[in-house]
Amino acid sequence: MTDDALAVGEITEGIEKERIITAARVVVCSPGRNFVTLVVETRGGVVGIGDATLNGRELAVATYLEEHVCPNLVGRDAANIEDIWQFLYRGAYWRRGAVTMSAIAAVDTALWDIKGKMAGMPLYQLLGGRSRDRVLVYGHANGRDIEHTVDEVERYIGLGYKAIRAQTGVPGLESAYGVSGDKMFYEPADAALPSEQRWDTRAYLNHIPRLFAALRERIGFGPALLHDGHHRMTPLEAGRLGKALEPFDLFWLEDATPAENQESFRLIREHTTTPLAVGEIFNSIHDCRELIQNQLIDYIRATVVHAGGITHLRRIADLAGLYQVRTGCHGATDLSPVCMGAALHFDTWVPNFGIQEYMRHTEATDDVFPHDYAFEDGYLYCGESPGHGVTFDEKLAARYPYEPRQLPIARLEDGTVWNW
Ligand code: EZ4
Ligand code: CO
Repeated sequence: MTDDALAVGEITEGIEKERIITAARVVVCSPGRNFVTLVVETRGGVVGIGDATLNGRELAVATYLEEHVCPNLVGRDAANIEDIWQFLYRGAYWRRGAVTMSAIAAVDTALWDIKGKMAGMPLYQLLGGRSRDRVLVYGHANGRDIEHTVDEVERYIGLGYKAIRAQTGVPGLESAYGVSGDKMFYEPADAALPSEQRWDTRAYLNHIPRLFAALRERIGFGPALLHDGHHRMTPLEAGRLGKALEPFDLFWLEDATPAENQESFRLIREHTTTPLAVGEIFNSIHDCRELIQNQLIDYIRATVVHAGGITHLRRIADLAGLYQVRTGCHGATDLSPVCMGAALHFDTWVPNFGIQEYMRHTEATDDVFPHDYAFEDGYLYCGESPGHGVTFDEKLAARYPYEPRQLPIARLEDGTVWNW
């Protein structure tokens, strides 16, 4: 299709030619870790950037974009974000899935970026304007044992954090989710083929309440504390942990159990008043629907890059708002600064905001993705530049070629594969 031949009929009548998409390309780079970035160009010269990173499956999304999505974008009106979203979602016939929805998210994010730049407005203004001054974030503290973890939490408090996720090593286990050597830049995807880790839920369940008892003893009840169960427990085990943690006032217990069966959260809910968060691996509003409508969770963790972009995440948040469920977007380092920038505009607008996860990217990552958001005293502030405020230094990115990396897997003592 030439860039003059418009892909849709009446809907684009009267289109300003400057808005026609002339190119869409995918760049995979590894400035400290792998990122997939979509660059969309218009004839008028406005460029939009989207994040399409899916940890350990980067090339699947890159290929999906290159082979099946980008050729459909050229010639379309970049202003028609909704129509392009529906075209890519309904039009593909095959709906949902992490690969597809990450690709759609990248297109959507890039188009919102373009719309903001064309309007001369920051993205949060296009969404409806500011609902708050700043975005509360939580950082990740972790240590090899309880003493070490408590010290690390204190260090985060010293850095200004008002909310901190605490993860600790478990006696008898060589490694545990969320515990890393490098304390500022945790990245679990550590090998070209998955490394294997042992897991023992009973040892974990008996240990974690001691961590939070020690934490409250040392830091008091001022700072908010969070914990990520990373899908390791059954619903009954999660109910038991939630109950044991009640005296320590958790902000949330995250990913207590896998959520393919949304109904399984009912059992957890019936046993504890510890707030529950889930959804960092969700990619569709249908993944969240029963959890939200039955009020089985308190925070929904779906994020821009894995849940179909701003366009779809906004629908999830609006559904959640009806049931007093608040947002808590995933924000680990495998989500690029592009996703973080877009998420911060979303967080600045969304009425039912809860908290935003924030793990600092390495300096090399920040150099490749210059951005105008900034951290200060426990909060992130989105910038005022038009669009989402994150740019992409493609020349610098070329110096960091893709490196195959996958997430670990977990096995029980007898060798059974468990949820990592
Ligand atoms: O393990 O993003 O809450 N954060 C998390 C992350 C996830 C990684 C997986 O790619 O659970 O650390
Ligand atoms: Co998590």
